[in-house]
Amino acid sequence: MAELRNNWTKEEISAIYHQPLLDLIYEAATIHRENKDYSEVQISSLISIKTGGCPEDCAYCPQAARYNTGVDVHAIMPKDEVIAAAEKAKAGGASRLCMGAAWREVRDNRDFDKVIDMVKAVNDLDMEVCCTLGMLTESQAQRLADAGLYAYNHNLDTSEEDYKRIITTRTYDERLKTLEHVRKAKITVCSGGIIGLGETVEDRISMLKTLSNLPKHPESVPINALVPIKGTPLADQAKVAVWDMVRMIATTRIIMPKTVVRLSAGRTEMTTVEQALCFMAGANSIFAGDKLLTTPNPSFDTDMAMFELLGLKPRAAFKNGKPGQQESLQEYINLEKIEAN
Ligand code: SAM
Ligand code: DTB
Ligand code: SF4
Repeated sequence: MAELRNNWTKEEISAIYHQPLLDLIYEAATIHRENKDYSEVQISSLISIKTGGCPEDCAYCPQAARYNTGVDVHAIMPKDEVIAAAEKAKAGGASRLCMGAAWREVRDNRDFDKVIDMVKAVNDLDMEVCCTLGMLTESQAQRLADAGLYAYNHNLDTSEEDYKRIITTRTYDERLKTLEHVRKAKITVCSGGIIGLGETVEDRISMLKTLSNLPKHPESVPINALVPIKGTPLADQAKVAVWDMVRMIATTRIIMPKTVVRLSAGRTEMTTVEQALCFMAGANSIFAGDKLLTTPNPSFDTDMAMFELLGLKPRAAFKNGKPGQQESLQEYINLEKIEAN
């Protein structure tokens, strides 16, 4: 059984990443198959509950107010629209709904009260609820947990060394602080990154080191391929090679063997064969539904046809228990001991 480690070195991760591609896929697939549910794929659906007009300068983002990207700016969505979207996503096979807001951070105002109501309502539909709302304080994380939030997405995006090239309006440390607050509130952590930003392979390895050396591995790690957006500084980035996506996914699977690894943004640019390689290399989650936050994504029907072809099954909601009592936390018992010492 692959052991859970939180002391990976850059050298070790680099050696895994750089091995011959087929050896890498084979090693990752072998580890993935130790999990009895290896053919189950967790399906999340995204909904943008507050779109555009964001004060941050994330160089990749269509929702940053300072770039001219043509994204329609919307105030916070009414709860009934969120519920309707959640029901549609559930009918399409999604077990998780992730609500995204183009905020730098959560403020303790009426919009946050509305998000809390949405979390409760989606939780009542028996779906795993996830939010991605920017930075959170400890008490805001606790309020979300009390409302039944299952997961919080907060990506590191790139390495600590590369961060300032991509975002100047916040720091890596602030990002890590929010992850700590989420962990403390016993919400599961969803944190990953983007490839294709113009980062080096060392940056990718460094980001994976940070993620895998957190006191507990994130329960989900999304690996996004940059969706280049006209008007952003990264509009002209070259398309990410599928081999890079496969290497990232396989390396993530090997160093975080129990984590759900999500083949995230970028699937509209990938063939079924290319996606199949990613599943072989250990990806066991996708975003489904015809839109990510603001950009297109394959439809539920297209994805279900792919699942059928590849023999994959959608994973049921709450396989690891209800919010705050995930069985998977038990598996971290050794890491908890390390933490306590
Ligand atoms: N504003 C919040 C934040 O930044 O944490 C939540 C929403 S933000 C859009 C969530 C994540 O979407 C980002 O951290 C980034 O990883 C991803 N993302 C945004 N634009 C993207 C793009 N063009 N291509 C790939 N991923 C993107
Ligand atoms: C994540 O890792 N990827 C998602 C979600 N978490 C929030 C977002 C992808 C956004 C792609 C660009 C867009 O649709 O706006
Ligand atoms: Fe704002 Fe999030 Fe986009 Fe950055 S990634 S500009 S914080 S919405």
